[in-house]
Formats: sequence, C-alpha cells, structure tokens
Amino acid sequence: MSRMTLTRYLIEQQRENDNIPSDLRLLIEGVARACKEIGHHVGQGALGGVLGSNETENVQGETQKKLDVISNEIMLEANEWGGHLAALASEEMELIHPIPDRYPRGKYLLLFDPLDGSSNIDVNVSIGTIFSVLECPDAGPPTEATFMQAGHRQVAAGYALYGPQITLVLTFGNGVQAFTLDRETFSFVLTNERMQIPEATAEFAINMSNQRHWQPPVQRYIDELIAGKTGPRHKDYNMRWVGSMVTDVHRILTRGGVFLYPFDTRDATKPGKLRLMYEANPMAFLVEQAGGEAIDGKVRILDIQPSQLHQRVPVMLGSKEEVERLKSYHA
Ligand code: P6P
Repeated sequence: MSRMTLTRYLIEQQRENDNIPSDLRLLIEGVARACKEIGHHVGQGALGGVLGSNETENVQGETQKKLDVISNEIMLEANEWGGHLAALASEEMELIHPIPDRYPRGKYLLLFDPLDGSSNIDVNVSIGTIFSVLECPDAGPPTEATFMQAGHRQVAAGYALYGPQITLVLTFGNGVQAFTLDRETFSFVLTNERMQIPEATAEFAINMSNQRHWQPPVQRYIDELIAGKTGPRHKDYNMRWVGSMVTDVHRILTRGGVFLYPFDTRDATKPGKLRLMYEANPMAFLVEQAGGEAIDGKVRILDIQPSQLHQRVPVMLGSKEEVERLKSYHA
C-alpha cells in the first residue's frame, strides 16, 4: 500500500463516509501540526532548556513545568486563527479561551491537556497531548456552560504520544486510526487503520501505592487479580503503570488491558485524579470505538453530564470483560 498520509486519509474518509466535514478535517490537521511542534520541544529535553518547572501553578494547584506552558501556547497559537473554533479550553487555563475578535469564529470547541504525564517530562518517559472536539451549539459568544456537554457528543478525539515514535491516534466515531510521524518527511503516515482492544486481558494498570485509599469494590477486584491462578480469576495477571495516561491507554489500545484511576479517600473533594472533559472523555471515546468500555465505576463515562470544566472523575477503562466485572462489583 502506498503511504497514506493523514491529510490524504482524512480527505478520502470524507469522500467515502461523509463523517469528517472539511472544517473538522482542517481543525484536526491544525492540532496534528501543533502536536508535531510539541513533540519537537519534548524531544529537545535538556538541550532545549525546556525541562524543569516554572514558578507558576495551574488551576489544579499543580506546579507547571516549562513544557506544560510551552505546549499550551503552541496549541493556542496553532488553532486560534484557523476559523474552525468558537473557543478552546485547556487543563493549563482556568477559564475558557474564546477566539479573539481579530479571527473568524467557527463551530467547534477544542478541549485539551497539552502535555499529559508532566511528572515524567524530566525523566525522559513517554508523555502526550490529549484532545477532544465538541460542537458549539449556540451562535452567541461561548461561555463555560457551552462546554458542559456529555462525552457522547464529541465529534472527534485523540492523542499524540511522544515516545520512541511520535504517534497520533484519532477517532471520528468510525473506529480508531493510528498514524506514525515520519521524521524525514515530517508527515504523519497511517500505520493502523483499526485499533481493537481484545475483550479479555491479563494485564492491569493502577497506582498500587493508593491501595489503602480505594473503596471495597476496587480493593476486591485488584486483590483477585493479584491472587492470580490461586484465586477466583484462575489466571496470573501482569501489571504496568507508566504514570502517563496517554502511554497506558496506548498500550491498552494496542494489546488490551484495564486501566484504573479510581475514587480514593485521600481527598473527598476530588472524586478521582483525572479530569472528565479533556482526559476521561476523549480516552473513553477512543476506547469504546476500539471495542472496549469506560466507566466511572457505575456509569458510562460518556454519559456523565459535566457541571464544571475541570471536574475530576474516577476512571476504569479497557478490555470489556474486566470493565464489566468492575461494574458488577460496584452494583
Ligand atoms: P499518579 C499524569 O499526571 C496523570 O494525570 C495521568 O497522565 C496519569 O495516569 C496519572 O496522572 C498518574 O497519577 O498518581 O500515579 O502520579
């Protein structure tokens, strides 16, 4: 097969499925360009003087890494002038970012975590950019309320993974496609036309250091995995925890598995660590499109009606058999 670049793929999908309006295609191409630039800075590391922290904090009260701020700026500068967006929202910005009056306003809303996995930046472990696209329902100036749409209303979602390869993974609701950056031509090339999550798995991802803070259903579920062949699951499980959601989810989309960042009792004001709008929702859309499931323990992530832009949610996603079992334990 001759090399299928991202642009050619999107144009041919538009012709065949009519599910990628040209405005949405141009938006996604702009996001892909921004991810290439972020990937360049991430790849520079210490040589680019971009490691380490700023003296600033984000709305989550987390110290911002220099690359967090740089990546956020790149996403804004690459997308605000295109004419496809009404507004943007980012983990790194407390308020929504309306499109400046000097640019034409479009019909989409772009939400993103510009650099997810920041604790891994300074130690050269894979990190990524996560993005989600919603439609802007009303013609008036967008407010935070405009963004309060359940995840099933996403029209596109994806992530870029800055690892040994730079990979872009996308869905428009018609399966999950993966593209790998050709570092010589600097274009994304289609490398997986339909990522699929096996229904069964023997691999789980969770931060075990929080075990004493989990609720009983998660305690029971993980205890049974660790019991392996001698326990009720009658098979041994392996564990992986990278600490970058993008990397853990990419592994699950590639070979299966189950990922949990559950509710824990450390801070009752935080029902989980991960954010609904620009981490859980885009990842849930991708996982479902690849044949997996994504819940907060009880309900489908994509059905949660948001109330705040930066709200957190417990996340359990991946191979269907495991997520179904987790749902039954929470029932
Ligand atoms: P912990 C990264 O900071 C992140 O938001 C996700 O990418 C990742 O899955 C999780 O937090 C890691 O959290 O508590 O294990 O450091």
